[in-house]
Amino acid sequence: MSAQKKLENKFIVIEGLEGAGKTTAIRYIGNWLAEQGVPTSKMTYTREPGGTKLGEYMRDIIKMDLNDESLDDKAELLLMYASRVQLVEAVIKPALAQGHIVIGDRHNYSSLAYQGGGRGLDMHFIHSLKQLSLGDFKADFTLYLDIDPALGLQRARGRGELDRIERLAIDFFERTRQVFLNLVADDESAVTIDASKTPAQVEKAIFKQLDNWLVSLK
Ligand code: T5A
Repeated sequence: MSAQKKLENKFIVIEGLEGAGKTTAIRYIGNWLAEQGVPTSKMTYTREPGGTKLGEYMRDIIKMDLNDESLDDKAELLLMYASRVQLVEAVIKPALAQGHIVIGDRHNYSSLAYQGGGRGLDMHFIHSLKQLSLGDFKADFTLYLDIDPALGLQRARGRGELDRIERLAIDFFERTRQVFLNLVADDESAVTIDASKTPAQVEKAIFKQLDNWLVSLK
């Protein structure tokens, strides 16, 4: 079977802390897919929170910084899932049904890591919410870009002003990172990439992991 055929209907997700280089890595994934013969017209890119018209409104609320009212942690979690369900039902599933390969900038792991690890919300509750809203739907392959939070935030700062979540204390991101690492360790369809390396080294590592994954596909 050709590489292009093997990659049809697959959902690849890139995860990581702020400044890990997800946006940059997504470009590398696109280049790798093109090398496998996948036409650009068969690649669908998504981002979370957001990625749909309604989801982008939810993203705005999540990012919003009001002086006199803060977003409750549970409300934040529910908004992440509201945005995700909208994206999965309106964009991801229809694209996969048309044989597209979907490349997602964040997905379910982010909620477990940020809201479960960072905010300290009950992991069982988050797993139940995921099951209730998305059932068994999950990524076919997850690339987790691992970075020391201090370095990631330094990179994010270099790109512009930090948002509401990015301004949280470093230990929030340390707890978030730990959950990402635990999730990847327990998931055969997920791998860790050392994102502290140079862009060229990160690209090489991503290509290698994608090559290995492709070989494993039937
Ligand atoms: N969130 C999200 C939750 O809390 N729960 C959830 O369920 C979900 C889905 C999303 C926020 O929402 C949270 C997580 C986030 O706080 P966002 O704006 O989408 O917000 O933020 P990020 O996804 O974190 O996006 P960033 O742009 O901050 O990070 P990236 O995309 O990982 O980083 P990137 O590629 O823009 O790179 C940052 C800078 O570093 C440089 C780049 O050129 C850029 O300047 N860079 C490198 N420099 C040196 N070496 C490398 N290897 C480099 N790679 C990139």
